[in-house]
Amino acid sequence: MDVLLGLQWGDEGKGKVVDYLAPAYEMVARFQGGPNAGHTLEFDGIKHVLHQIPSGIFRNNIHNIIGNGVVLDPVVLKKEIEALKKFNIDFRKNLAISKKATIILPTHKLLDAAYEKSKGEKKIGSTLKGIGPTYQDKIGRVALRVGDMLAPDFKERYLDISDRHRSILDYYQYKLNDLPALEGEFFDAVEFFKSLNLVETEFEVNAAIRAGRKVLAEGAQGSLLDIDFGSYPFVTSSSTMTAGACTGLGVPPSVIGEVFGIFKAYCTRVGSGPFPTELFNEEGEQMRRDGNEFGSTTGRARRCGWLDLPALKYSIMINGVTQLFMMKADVLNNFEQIRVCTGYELPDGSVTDHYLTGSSDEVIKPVYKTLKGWNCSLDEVAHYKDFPDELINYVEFLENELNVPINMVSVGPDRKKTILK
Ligand code: 2SA
Ligand code: MG
Repeated sequence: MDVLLGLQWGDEGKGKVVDYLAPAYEMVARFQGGPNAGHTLEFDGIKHVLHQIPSGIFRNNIHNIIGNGVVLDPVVLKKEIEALKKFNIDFRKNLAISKKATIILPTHKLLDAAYEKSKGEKKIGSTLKGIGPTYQDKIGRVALRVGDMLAPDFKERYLDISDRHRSILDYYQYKLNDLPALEGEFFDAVEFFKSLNLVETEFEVNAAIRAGRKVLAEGAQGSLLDIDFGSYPFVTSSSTMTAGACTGLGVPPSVIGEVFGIFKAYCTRVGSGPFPTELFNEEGEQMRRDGNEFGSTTGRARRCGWLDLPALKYSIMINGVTQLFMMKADVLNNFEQIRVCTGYELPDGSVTDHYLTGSSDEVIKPVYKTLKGWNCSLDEVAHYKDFPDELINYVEFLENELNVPINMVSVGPDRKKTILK
């Protein structure tokens, strides 16, 4: 089983790469996260954003899996499936959902909002999809799982949990006006779920691997948002790294083959938390504008900045990345100079290339190397050898620093704008 991961703070372009790699795979599996993800695929001039459905869904010979590590919002999934109607996808056949995946309840979404509000300035900047509160209940051993939808006492169990949630919401003086409507939609979606293929997906994934079929585990968010290794507490609530693919699908570490690390030629972050190379000037504006850096789930403007090598090296280390894919190189087309952070200067004047997750912005002073930009359009480029010298130089500089090959460079959102080395 190969694993595909974002190495930064999400939005690296994972959806595009999965879509590109998909023909070589027979199974694509999501192992963590939920509707907080927004995986954008673009082909035939149309853009599709997937939140919970694995990115292999547009190819009918690929079996898609939503694994046990995922937190699933039935309402969002129902809407996603309905939105894909025109593709005539056979969801019962092409999508299997783990009975062990945790369900996001309507009250989890309200709790997400209440917790964020109570944090004031210190808010995480969550997507408000209920991710944190749902994982909290999972770890607290009080959550409902997809398999529970089939139990005759599902409604009573829901009421038990939502009563407890209501008392917490009451503590935060959070208004419950929206709740009845949310619950109506929720129970409709639960009924709809019963028509889907709900199974113990760990058997399907392991059987596929044993039969020699190629499986791709599709990560969501990014390594710097990992619950353990990200910039805690400004992280998501799941394990976004290679190891998360094992626990989130029920496969042993020994089956991991390639680990594809996806990174952007620069950095973005949506939500709060440290971002050492963030730009607050026109250059940052230019990245946001040219890269259309707005959240695909929430529409929020993304913070932009230069590539951070200590952070990237850290992600490569904790994930065992074997191949790198660099995305959105074209967004840097109009820069005369490109900067790359090679280390951080500490208050005592020394420089380190260790990623400092816990430190605040003031302590971290990035040290930059400046490279010449290519400063031209990449529209007509179809082969790596036709890249401008400065872009080849950028790629080679990064490979030297990172010690992992960059096997693909993306120069535009369409499937065709994918340049192999
Ligand atoms: P949450 O909702 O509890 O997971 O939020 C916690 C932090 O994780 C960040 N996060 C993300 N960052 C980038 N992209 C994500 N997905 C969407 C997208 C985001 C969007 O693909 O564009 O549309 O805004 C994602 N999901 C979670 C989040 O910003 C918090 O910092
Ligand atoms: Mg995204």
